Amino acid sequence: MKKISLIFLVIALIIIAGCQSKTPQAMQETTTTTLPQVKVVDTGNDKVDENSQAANSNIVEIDMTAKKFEFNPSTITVNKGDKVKIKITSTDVNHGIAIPDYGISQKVDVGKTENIEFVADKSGEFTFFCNVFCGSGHKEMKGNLIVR
Ligand SMILES: [Cu+2]
Repeated sequence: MKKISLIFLVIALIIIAGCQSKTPQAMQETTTTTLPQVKVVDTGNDKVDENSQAANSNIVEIDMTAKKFEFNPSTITVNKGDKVKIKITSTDVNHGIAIPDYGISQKVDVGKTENIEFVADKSGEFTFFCNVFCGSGHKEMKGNLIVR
């Protein structure tokens, strides 16, 4: 009886020792694999947030007049991502302004001021023009929107 109980004790000790040596290894494996993943995700998100906020924060306001047969200013230069606000006033007869590449078409009656707003999300050089017939020079009444 004593021998049997001793053998049980030894077996029990071996099992307990085995369990204790396995659990710390398992814990170490899980902690070392999760920590680097968290660090990589954090640095990536920080960089993306800073860049997108800087690119989208500018608001460009432009006071423009339309008269026979020109826009003043006739060239608008903005940065890609800028929010552009054009306040356009017609000083002599009825005019209009169209920027087809940005889907803009606005009549500007004489003496009136119209507000046009859009986000310059496409880079390039775009022509804008008068889209209300205003006389002999109507076809030449144009300007340039430069988004860089
Ligand atoms: Cu015109």
